[in-house]
Amino acid sequence: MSDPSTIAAISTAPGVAALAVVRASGPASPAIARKLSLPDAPARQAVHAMLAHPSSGERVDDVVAIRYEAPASYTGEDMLEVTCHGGPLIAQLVLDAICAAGARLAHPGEFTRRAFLNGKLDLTQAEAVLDLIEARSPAMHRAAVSQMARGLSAMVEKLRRELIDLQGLIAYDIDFPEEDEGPIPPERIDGAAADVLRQLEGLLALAPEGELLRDGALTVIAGRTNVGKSSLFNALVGFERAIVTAEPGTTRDAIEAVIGVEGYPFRLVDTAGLREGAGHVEGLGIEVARGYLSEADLVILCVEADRPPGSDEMAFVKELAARAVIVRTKADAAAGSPEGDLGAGRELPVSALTGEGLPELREVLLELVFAGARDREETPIITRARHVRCLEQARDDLAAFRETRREGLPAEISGTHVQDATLALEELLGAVTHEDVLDRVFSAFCVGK
Ligand SMILES: Nc1nc2c(ncn2[C@@H]2O[C@H](COP(=O)(O)OP(=O)(O)OP(=O)(O)O)[C@@H](O)[C@H]2O)c(=O)[nH]1
Ligand SMILES: [Mg+2]
Repeated sequence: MSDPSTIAAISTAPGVAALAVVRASGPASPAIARKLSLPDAPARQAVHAMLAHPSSGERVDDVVAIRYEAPASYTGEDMLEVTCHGGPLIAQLVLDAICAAGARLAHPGEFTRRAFLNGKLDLTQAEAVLDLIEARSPAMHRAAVSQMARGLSAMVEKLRRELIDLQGLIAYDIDFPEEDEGPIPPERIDGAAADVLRQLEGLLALAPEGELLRDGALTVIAGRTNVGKSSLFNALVGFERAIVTAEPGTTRDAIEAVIGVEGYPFRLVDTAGLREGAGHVEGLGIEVARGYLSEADLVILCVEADRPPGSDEMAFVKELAARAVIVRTKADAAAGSPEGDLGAGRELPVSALTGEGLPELREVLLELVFAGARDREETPIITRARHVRCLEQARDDLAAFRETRREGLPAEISGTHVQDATLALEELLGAVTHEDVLDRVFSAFCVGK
């Protein structure tokens, strides 16, 4: 649905800064520029001028303004971009002046929504803009930049073309139903379907890692009291974030920090020690720890290197299974290799004091969570549930296609599954999109983007 009105918003973050940017987009933009007393200049040329309020004529700020002409702009419409000084009041006064000159306030994400509706971006690129703005780790940034550069949509479009070719083969086959040996060998159709299916599965395989790129892999440091959890936490974070004492029961509450390991994000949590018969307040801390444990992507179980593990710790590791990383702490204080083992494979001797074993621990964390993404950096990473849903739909439709063919159903019937798979990919790209999908995507944006 196209809205002819001209919208405006402050595009920079609130607060005091050297500069702020206020933008308008829509057909009234050129007229607004004139009403603000900005001199005429060719499109895309910066002009330096005193911006004045359109009705009072009052001087607002010394600004730099750039006019863009449709369709060569971010939104694909005529736009006006004003860079003013970065005080929160100045930016607001510039916005007021632009609105008084004929614009209305933009809704969240409305600039990017217009860019999408005008064909400047596909839906995955629009989502990438949001991901890029929100990226907190270099790995997420890399994924967003690649998606913005059409990494994902180019791949999905290629798969969509392959499905359309497949539909062509099927249609051809339908035209020659009576012949035993139709013009298209059945293996060719089956092979093409299997090929697309394999590629869809390849994309989906990285989806769990993609979702973790957004918030970081929740990594909980657990263990008995006084084993050195907070010390390990601090060593990984890189500064003294958690309190460390020789007293057991020091940490009462869960403490969180996001760390980057080779640019991949981990949400690290230090917890209260797990022990029986703790005092009431500490008991609450342990409840917090238990709550985190059930959510955790990984649990680093700390056991001192200089004593054999207890049955409680062995049982705990068993409960955690593949999510457990075992760290034998205070390795500097142990003579030789750690006492006993927890029977769950690899154990890492680590000293928070000397730093011994920390690089190995970081490597294990990366390996357990982001191995696929790290090995296949050129493969687009799926970072959103919406993408996962569309790809899964396409995968299931293709699987149904192969199943109906195996059952020997006529191509007219089995072929509908390929059409459905194609539609699922088109939905991912935003080629067929319902208003409510757009509302959901763009409402997550800030005003002014
Ligand atoms: N020698 C040595 N001592 C350590 C190491 N890590 C921790 N410690 C000591 O072990 C004691 C407990 O450390 P914390 O990090 O507070 O242990 P915690 O598991 O967080 O303890 P609670 O929060 O009380 O459960 C402190 O006296 C630390 O100095 C280490 O790598 N080497
Ligand atoms: Mg502690």
